[in-house]
Formats: sequence, C-alpha cells, structure tokens
Amino acid sequence: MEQKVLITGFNGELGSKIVKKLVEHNKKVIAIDINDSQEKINSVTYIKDTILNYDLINSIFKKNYISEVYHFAALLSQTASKNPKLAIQVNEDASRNLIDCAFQNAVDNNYITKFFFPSSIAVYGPRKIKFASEQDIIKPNTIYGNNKLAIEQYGSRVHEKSNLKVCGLDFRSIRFPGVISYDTVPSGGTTDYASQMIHAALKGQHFDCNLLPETSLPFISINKTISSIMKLMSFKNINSIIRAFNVEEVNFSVKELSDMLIQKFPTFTVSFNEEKKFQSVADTWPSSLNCDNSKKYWKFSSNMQLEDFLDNIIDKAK
Ligand code: AKB
Repeated sequence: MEQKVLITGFNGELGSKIVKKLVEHNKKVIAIDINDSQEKINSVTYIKDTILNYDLINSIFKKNYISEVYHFAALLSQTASKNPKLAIQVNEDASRNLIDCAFQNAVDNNYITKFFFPSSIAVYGPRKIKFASEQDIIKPNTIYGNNKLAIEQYGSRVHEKSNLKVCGLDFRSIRFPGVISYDTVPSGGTTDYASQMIHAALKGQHFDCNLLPETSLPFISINKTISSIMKLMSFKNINSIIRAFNVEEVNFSVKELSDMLIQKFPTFTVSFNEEKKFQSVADTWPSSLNCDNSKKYWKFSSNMQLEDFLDNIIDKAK
C-alpha cells in the first residue's frame, strides 16, 4: 500500500508551509482542516472537517498506510484561555485520539509511524527563567501550557511503549517559541505582538503593544521553524529519551524590538498598554532557551543576530 502523510491544521501558519514542503519531497499528503484550503495542490487530498470527528480520523488510518503525521490543529494560548473546554477537546482529547490511531494502526501493520507534535514554550513556568533547558521547571499555569505538556507526556509514553515493540509510534516534538512570519500576522497567541509590531512598522501604522517594554521572550522565524520540523523528521532515529526539544533563533525584549524598528522606520511610533491576560502569561514563559539537546540529537543550529533576523523578515515581507 502507498505510504501517505497526514497533516492536520494545514491552513495554519505552520501547516500551510509544511504541506508545500511535503509535496516538494514527493510525499502523498492527506490534509485535514476545519477551513477550506486557500490553495489547492493536485497531489494533496483535502478534507474539510474537524479532528474532533473521531470516525473520520479512525477511517483515515484504517484505509491508508500513514507513515508520518504532522499535527498542527490547535488553539493557541489566548484563544485556549477564552475557550478552556474546547481547548481540552482539541488540544488534548483529539490529539490523544490521533496518537492512539497512529500507534494502533502501525502496530496492527507492523510498521513505525513518525508523529510530529508542535509543543510550545508555554509548558515552562511558573517562574520566568533564562536559558531554559528541556528538563527545567515544568509547571505551566495556562490552559494551553497544560494542554501541550499533557500531549508531550502522552506521546512520549506511547513512544516508549513502541520502542519495546519495535513498531508503533515514533513521537517527535519541538517546543516552539514565538514564530514570526514575513507573510502572515497571527492572532490568538501571547507572542503575537512581535509579528504584529513588525507588520505595523512595515505599513507605517502606529502600534499599541499589550506587553511591557522589559518583557523578553524567545523567537524563531517561520523559515527556520519549517526547516527545523523537516530536519527533525528527516532522521531515521532520534536516540534520545527527550522527545520534545527547544529551538530558538533570537531572544529580545519588547523595547529592543521597538527601538530597532524605530531605527529602521523613523516615523514608526509605539505605545505600551499592558493587557494583564497577555502579560501574566508572558511573565511565566522563559526569556531564552538552551538548545544544546537539539544541537546534539538532530543537529539544530542557529547563530542569528537580532538585526539580521529582523532584516531577513522585513526584506521578505516587502
Ligand atoms: C502563543 O503565543 O500562544 C504561541 C506559542 C508561543 O505557543 N505563539
């Protein structure tokens, strides 16, 4: 039977770019999202539905040889906090069902399914720390952070169970910091201020920031995000007990970003009006990340300076 790749949330910021990468790598893709595809690629099978439709998910695995899963369907931090019940249904229950289906189908057919899960710096907390390692304090105090941690832990347990069987699930995850795109402005996330500020500067618009100037967070560009996912999934094996890895390109404070943007766009203006629901979350997330394990186990690398990082995004966004 032909091997296929299942991707959920293909219309999102990450999913939409991963679909294209998978097609470039000649993969046969089944793509599911609650929204219609914004563009159609011939070799992709598009399904407009929700991952809460367990009968659909189960049938996809029953009818296909799913060799890889990329699971992007999720509610981000601020959206999750507004809809805690839906966040648990989507971010946890549906994710567990997807993991279970992938595992059981692979065991029944005696093969391994690689499963990529996008986790988040939201799993860290409750204190803000610098240079956080994967083994650091993991007591998130947001719905979203608990959702992500729950699936990291569940996927890692199923991965260990599969190791004993030599078939089943090969669970791999990245704890993403704020992702900054040159062509999309996300909403629903605590780190979204950075993308929103950059795009406001590009459009010559005033920006009213919901985080305090001294708030530092780690970030990664969309291009590095996509290349990191593809790199992590390209390895035959990741010989690590750690299954969820840190990645970071740069880290900066709100003021560092706004000062650099004002330097590049002299007419750009910024005001600061703290929104407690955003600030209270950002105050529990790390200021920066230790990526040594990612460098060691799957050769992640980055030596980007903030100005170059920003210039790359601005140049692509123009
Ligand atoms: C968010 O801000 O909610 C996301 C994330 C860091 O997980 N961008």
